[in-house]
Amino acid sequence: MFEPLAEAFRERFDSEPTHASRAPGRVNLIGEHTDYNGLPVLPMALQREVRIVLVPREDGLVRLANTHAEFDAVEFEVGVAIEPGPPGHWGNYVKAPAQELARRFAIVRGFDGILASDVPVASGLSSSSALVNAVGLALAEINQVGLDALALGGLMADAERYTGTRGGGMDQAISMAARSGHAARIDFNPLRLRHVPVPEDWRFIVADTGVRAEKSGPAQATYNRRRAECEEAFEAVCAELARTRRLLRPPKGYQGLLRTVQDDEVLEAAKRSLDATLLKRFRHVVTENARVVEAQDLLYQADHGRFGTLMDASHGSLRTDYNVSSAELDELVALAKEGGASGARLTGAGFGGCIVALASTETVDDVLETLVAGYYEPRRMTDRLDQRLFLAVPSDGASYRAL
Ligand code: NG1
Repeated sequence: MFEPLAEAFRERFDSEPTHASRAPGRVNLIGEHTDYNGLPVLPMALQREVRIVLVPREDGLVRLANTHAEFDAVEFEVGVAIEPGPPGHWGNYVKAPAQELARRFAIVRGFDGILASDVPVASGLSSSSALVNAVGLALAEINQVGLDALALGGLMADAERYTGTRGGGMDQAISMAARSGHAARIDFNPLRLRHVPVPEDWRFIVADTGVRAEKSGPAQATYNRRRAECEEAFEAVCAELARTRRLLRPPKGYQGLLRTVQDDEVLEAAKRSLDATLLKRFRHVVTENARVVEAQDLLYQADHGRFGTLMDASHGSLRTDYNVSSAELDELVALAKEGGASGARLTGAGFGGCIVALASTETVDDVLETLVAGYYEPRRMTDRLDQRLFLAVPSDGASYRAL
């Protein structure tokens, strides 16, 4: 599977690549905008991935070319203070893991490489973390850092903040540590991951609106603002619960709060202490957390119908309380349901990008047809449709090997 890339490497560097690194994108089944609040998520890795073939270098130079013509090659030296490129430049996602690994492990070796990716960009499928992870894993292996997959995923979450997004750790963790045939429940502080089998007759459909949600662009500020709103709401609700003596000491984040006080009571305190906007943001976080916990059980029980209902509820909450949906996302969700999906929701940060819909072996064709006829055909978006509309195959996490 690396042969076409190896050919491109030979042409560019006039030598034979010796190693390959790959890291998948992901689709989040449920648990949106919870990770950076320290609450669980339930994603799975995709069959779409970033691939790199390379030759390690003894010096600290990284030279990485991209098979997509729109992206220039990047070249820099591994170090603790790497100068970033302009905001949004893809090279920043290559520099991010190099700087983080240099800061933590004083790594000194780099590589010459070339990469290809079939993860749609800015679509909520974590193309950015797949890139960070593929580079990060390569550098960690070349420099014999010796971390396990999940620990390296945690490190990559810190690394990606170099690019300016105050993200949570879901994407890097699932892309590093996923297992084929499984989704994973991921918890934070400390980072933990539990593989959960996906029933064989469930079909998760990914459908892209075609509207880019550039988190290296305008969506970044909105994303970071949501995170700040959650922090503000948390402080105010804790102060209110302390005032009424329901909390005797400050809890450790949302996780600590929801462990100490029942959801209903927390939401009552929120109504007394938050303005309308913060109340909505807070309510999304609390209800989404409960949905993730239930969804994990439903996956084990293979309860297709109820899992779908939770996906619908998640989308409703993201639309009306968290305000991160869009007309196109809502339209795709409605069409998926019309076509017979058990549930559908936006996936990733929102503001554009993709939805994920749950179908079965019986309903999948009808759902796909309804999406094509209702969304892609009227917009003349049927060209290279497999890039926009595909079945998600729960796949393995990142790997590195000799060629
Ligand atoms: P996407 O939209 O896939 O980049 C982002 C964050 C996640 C998570 C989701 C919302 C990054 C790298 N990813 O995902 O951590 O917060 O939004 O649930 O920041």
